[in-house]
Order: sequence, then structure tokens, then C-alpha cells
Amino acid sequence: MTTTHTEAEIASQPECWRRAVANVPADVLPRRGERVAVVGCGTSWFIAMAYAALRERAGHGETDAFAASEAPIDRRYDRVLALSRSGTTTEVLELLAGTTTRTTAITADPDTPIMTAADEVVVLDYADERSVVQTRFATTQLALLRASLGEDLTQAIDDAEQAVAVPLPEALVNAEQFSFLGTGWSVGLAQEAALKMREASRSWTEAYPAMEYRHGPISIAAPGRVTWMLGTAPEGLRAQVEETGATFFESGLDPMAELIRAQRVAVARAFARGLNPDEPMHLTRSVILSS
Ligand code: F1P
Repeated sequence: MTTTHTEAEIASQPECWRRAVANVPADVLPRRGERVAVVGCGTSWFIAMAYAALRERAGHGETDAFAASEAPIDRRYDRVLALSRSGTTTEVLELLAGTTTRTTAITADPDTPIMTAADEVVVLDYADERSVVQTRFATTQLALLRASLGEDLTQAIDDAEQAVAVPLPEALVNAEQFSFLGTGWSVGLAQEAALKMREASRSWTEAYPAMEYRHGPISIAAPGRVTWMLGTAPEGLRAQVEETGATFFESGLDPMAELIRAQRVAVARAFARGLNPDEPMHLTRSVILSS
């Protein structure tokens, strides 16, 4: 049986994370105390959200995450950190061209316009991908950013080894709908898990901060549907969801490793629907808009 690029890239994440934490560049990423705006589109925006929450929590300074198209770059930031696997996304390049703030970019491709559009660039070429759908580049750059905040990722990498190997529960592969939940930095990862499922398998997914879920979205919960927590669920939420007949899923793995499981479910659901996860519907590797 041939393996898709997406599957191979998903499976390589523990190795990529190891490489990232062993190679955190000095003096390029945001410094302690700086006010930082982190920007990206699609997956890269959700990774920006995760990093922003982590950086603030680690006490490194105020950090805001924005979709590149919506970033208020006139505010006084010390640095703009732009995330873009392709290095070609129009909204990211336009934002970099339009700011006088110091800019740093993280990309997978050293032969792209972002190399000159940003003041400094970190290239993670070993994590680049053949699949249109981003998996390992996104998590590898977050592994790098977590390590840059002084986090020890040993447990997260062990969890990732587990996540690439464990059998997937049938209930997840066959479910009608998914609501992904997170708290703090895992809110961005919940958004990313939901996006992955939409991109690769055209599944009906939503994502919320866990405490927001009770404020309306829980109305969607029903038998055959899944509420999937990345990280630790707020007290009482499991019972409340289970009362609706929906399946509540929470594993205790590091949320970045849990995202790997969601990526794998996305691939399994793509196959079940006769879709090729390497070629998501209506999507290209990056969005390049003509002026
Ligand atoms: C961002 C992005 C991807 C998405 C799609 C289109 O790309 O929105 O997240 O899956 O492929 O582009 P990039 O700026 O990180 O290259």
C-alpha cells in the first residue's frame, strides 16, 4: 500500500520536533520583554495564537496573534513575527512590506520572497512538506517556539511518539461532527485540529475556548457527535457533554501531540470518504492573490 505525503509527514513529527528543540537559533526570535505581534494565515494563524498565549504565560512579554489580513500593525509593537510555511502568502508579504517595525519570519522555503521581506528569517527546511495540508511544519515551528521560551519538550515528544502509533477509535473515524476545545495556548491548537479535519476530509468541525462551549455551541452536541478536548477539560464539562449523548474525548497527552491524533483522524476520514488527503478540495499550497 502506498503512503500519502500527508501520512509520512504526520509520522515524522516526533523526529522533526527533536531536531527543532536541538537547534533553537540565538538572537533571532523575540526577546524577553518585547511587545510582539505574531501573524499568519490559516494554520499559521492558529500556531501564532498558540505561541502568543504561551509567551505571555511564560512571562516573556505582551504577545498578540492576528490573521495577517487583520493585524493592526500601527500599534506600537517591538517586533512582528510572521509565520509562513510557503513564504509566498500574499497577506503576510503585504504586511511585512507595510511595517517599519522590526520583523522576523519563520518559513520552510529559503527560495521565496519572505527571505528578503523580513529583517530576519528562520528556515526550517527539514520540516517542509509535499502535502498541501500543513501538519509537521506547523507543529515543528511551534516546538521551536516553545523551546525558545525555555520549555522542556521531552514529555511532549514522548506523547507524540504515542500519538503517531496508537490505533484510532472507530467512534472518531465515523463521527458526524466534531467540536474541538482548548484552554490558553491549546485554543489555537483546537482551531488547527478543526481546520485540519475540514481541509483533509471535508468534515463538519467547530472549535472554541473550552469555557465558551457552554455558552451556546453545546447545543450542537448529540449522539454520534464528538467533543474533543485538547489539554485538560474544565471541571464538570465531561459530564455535561455526556448528558447530551455526545462522546467526550480527552487523553491527557500534550495538546501538540493530541493534535497529531486529530491529523490522523482527518486522514482516516478522508480515506473513508474516497478523498486524497494530499489534495484537499479548493486549496493550494499557499494563497497568492493577484493585484
Ligand atoms: C497558509 C495557508 C495554509 C493552508 C493553505 C493555504 O500558508 O493558509 O495554512 O493550509 O495551504 O495557506 P503559509 O503562509 O503558512 O504558507
